[in-house]
Amino acid sequence: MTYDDNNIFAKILRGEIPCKKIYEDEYVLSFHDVNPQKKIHALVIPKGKYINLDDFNKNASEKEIVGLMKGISIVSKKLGISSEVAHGYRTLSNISEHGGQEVPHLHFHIFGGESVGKMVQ
Ligand code: DGP
Repeated sequence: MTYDDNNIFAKILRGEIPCKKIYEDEYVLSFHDVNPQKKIHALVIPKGKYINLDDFNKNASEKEIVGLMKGISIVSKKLGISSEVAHGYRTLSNISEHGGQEVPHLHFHIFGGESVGKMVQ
């Protein structure tokens, strides 16, 4: 599978589609999910063109990998839900068909602001 430059998150990264930005640095962009499933539902995406976590772990640089992992904690702190400052949250990434991935640009969901319930339904 090759990366689709016209996926919605690629368009957000290029500034062609607006987003409610939470945080941005050299490695990541974070914004609120358009269709929130919990009180707080944010997305954290790498700036590089990676389809999913397997693609990312195979092809991204160590700096990009560290940047994305740290980005999740930075965003959770900014949102006031980090375990350092509050009650925590759930992060997950859907990978390909069985994972239920809809947008083919790697993203981590962050759910919080309330108890997020059972892990898998
Ligand atoms: P997934 O199923 O893991 O690929 O989740 C994709 C998520 O992306 C889904 O929760 C809805 C969100 N989403 C889709 N299109 C847009 C958009 O244009 N803007 C924002 N902010 N989120 C979007």
